[in-house]
Order: sequence, then C-alpha cells, then structure tokens
Amino acid sequence: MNESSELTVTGMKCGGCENTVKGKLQSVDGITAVSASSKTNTVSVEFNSAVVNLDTIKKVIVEAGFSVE
Ligand SMILES: [Cu+2]
Repeated sequence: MNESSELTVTGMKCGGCENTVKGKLQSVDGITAVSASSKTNTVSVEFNSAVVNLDTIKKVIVEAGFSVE
C-alpha cells in the first residue's frame, strides 16, 4: 500500500544536506519519492508500506547524521 508521510528533520543546513537525505532515502527499497527542505526542516516520503516502514525510514535519516522529531 502506498503511503506518504511528512517528518520533521533537524540538522539540515543547506542543499547539500537535503541531497544527502534524499540520496540515502532514494536508495532504500520501497521508497518511491522523497523531498527534503532545510528551510522548513521537513522530509516528505512516499513509500510502499508492504516493503518498508516508517521506523526504517527514520533510522536511515538518523544514520545519515540528522535528527527526526
Ligand atoms: Cu548542508
């Protein structure tokens, strides 16, 4: 099932950080779309919940060096 979620992510300071988050998430199976904004501290993801869950998505963001609230 396709789901979308908007997460509050802190620690992104510039476009490079946005691209880091986007790149890491886009490489995860089941994630179909990602957008990230350092201005609003948000990361939006669309994903197939049969393949990947929100906990995994949050873990990927944290492992990339950012914080999920
Ligand atoms: Cu940056």
